[in-house]
Amino acid sequence: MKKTMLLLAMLSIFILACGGTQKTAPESQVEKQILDALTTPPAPPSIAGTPADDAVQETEVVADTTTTSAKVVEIDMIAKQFEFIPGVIEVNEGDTVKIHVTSTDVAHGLAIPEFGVRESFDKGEMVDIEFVADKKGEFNFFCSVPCGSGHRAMSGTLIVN
Ligand SMILES: [Cu+2]
Repeated sequence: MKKTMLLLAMLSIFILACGGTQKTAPESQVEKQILDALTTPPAPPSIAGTPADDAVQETEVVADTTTTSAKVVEIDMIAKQFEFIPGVIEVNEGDTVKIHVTSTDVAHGLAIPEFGVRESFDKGEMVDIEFVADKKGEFNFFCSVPCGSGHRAMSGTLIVN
């Protein structure tokens, strides 16, 4: 009787053990699927992420170079008997120069023949002059409207580096 009981017990353990191994097989498959799911997704974002970051950095660099090369220089200038303030303007070649000139006494003019500038304006009137400093050198700018005894001496210097 004891032997049969032992055999039954052994059989039941066997069945349980077999059932146990049958259960562990699908579990390991699930574990593999989980492991695959964990290992595969991180790879695509890292591959797609780095070229996108590089592209953004490249466009930023291009944007910086274009802004530095296309510089706009704005100058507020006063014209009065018999001088321009400031009397010397210094810019770099390729700069767009914007001069906002106002007369504080009588009618004056501002001419820079090398850059096709020739404007005249009355007292209190402000004129906006714009040109591209497309050649290097020192250029004389002067009053183009007879304004008194010192008119001929009313001039300044534009330096393009
Ligand atoms: Cu003048």
